[in-house]
Amino acid sequence: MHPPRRRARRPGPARPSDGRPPVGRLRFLTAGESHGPTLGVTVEGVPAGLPLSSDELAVDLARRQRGYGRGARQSIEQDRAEILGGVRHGRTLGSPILLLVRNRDFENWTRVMQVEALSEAEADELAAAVADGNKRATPVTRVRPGHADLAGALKYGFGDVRNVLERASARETAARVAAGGVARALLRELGVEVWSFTAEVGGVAIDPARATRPRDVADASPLRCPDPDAEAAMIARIDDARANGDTIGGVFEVVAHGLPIGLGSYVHWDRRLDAALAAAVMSINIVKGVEFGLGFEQTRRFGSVVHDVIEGRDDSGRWIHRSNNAGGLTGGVTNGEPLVVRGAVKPISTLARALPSADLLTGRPVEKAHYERSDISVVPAAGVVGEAMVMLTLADAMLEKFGGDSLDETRDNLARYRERIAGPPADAVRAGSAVTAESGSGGDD
Ligand code: EPS
Repeated sequence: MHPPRRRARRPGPARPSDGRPPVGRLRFLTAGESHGPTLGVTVEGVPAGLPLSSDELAVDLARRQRGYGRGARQSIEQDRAEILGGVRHGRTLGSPILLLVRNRDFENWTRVMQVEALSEAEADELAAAVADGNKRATPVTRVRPGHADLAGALKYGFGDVRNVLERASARETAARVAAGGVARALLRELGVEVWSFTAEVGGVAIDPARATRPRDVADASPLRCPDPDAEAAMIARIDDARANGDTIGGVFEVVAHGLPIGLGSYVHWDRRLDAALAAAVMSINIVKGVEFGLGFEQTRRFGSVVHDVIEGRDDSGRWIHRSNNAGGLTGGVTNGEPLVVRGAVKPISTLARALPSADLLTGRPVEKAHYERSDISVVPAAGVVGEAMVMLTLADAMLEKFGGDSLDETRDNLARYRERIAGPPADAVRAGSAVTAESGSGGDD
């Protein structure tokens, strides 16, 4: 007799709680410091056969650098992602993709950010720069309110906050956007498009009725905003902040079209797509809150006006809702409507008119926290980073559901699924209980 056959493990979702890395899905890891030689990111799990080029990745990297309210650093950087692994002759190989985004500003920080141990002569040179009052060379100890400075330095035992702020810097998001470009290329092949816009700055919100700019015009505008009047008022708020040595935040909105129904899951907390997306957007350095669709506004309205009435399935097999207050997700699962997710951006914590603070070493109050130079407002840039985090999460969810070692395989699996859900559910067909327009019956909760 043959021994009982062991059931092969189905390629399945990540199981974060078992401590092992997820298998068969998209993941990425960034490295690098703001003024170090380079940022880097490895993207793993992308199927083979996906067309990918550095020029394509440059588009989102440039979008992230723009925006009214950005500071002087962006005139130094001209971000490009070099592809150093995982791609041959313009197509992915299925192996990890390695991307580098070099920091042009590094040439102004070579000794301060040197990777190798300092020789005696180099240490002397740095000490002389400190004695000359060179701000870059001088250890940072006046921690900034609202930044990772204090907690980071204590946590790692650093006497120089530079060791924290170089990595806690939003510069790291350039690497995420490079990775997001890979996810965009994959999603595009699967029929999914993602973009974002600035919805609010300093309490000035767009009026949806006046948000008439087409997407390409909005994208090219100073704040990447679809409502020209609101944008003018937002710019005035940024100018106020600049004039006062202050900073200002806002809200970005990311929208994804073309998602199939059924990504994510309602069965376990750690497989809900809304939870994964919220974590991804919340992980952006400056983001302090995340909403889907109507978001917190739902709490102020009756259920009868909140829930999206389901019209039914149209002739092409698409399920239609009368509204999209849920923002494209119900029960942690995509419902076929556009995904709408917003990130709340706090004002940047590096203020030209620095707040009072305390010194890391003495523990005593100081009049002014550390200041080098800074942006005034980064809501449009944060929106591009939001797109990247949403795209990476959606690409992961697509690969969880459709798998595939090659793009063709993933595409075929998706096409078969789309075909299947365009008609009645399979078990109703098997049971012969499907289904005329009049025969459906509803159930209570
Ligand atoms: C940042 C401070 C500024 C920003 C930077 C994030 O950099 P610097 O200290 O060099 O002036 O410009 O963001 C970027 C460099 C970027 O590319 O987004 C910070 O402290 O978080």
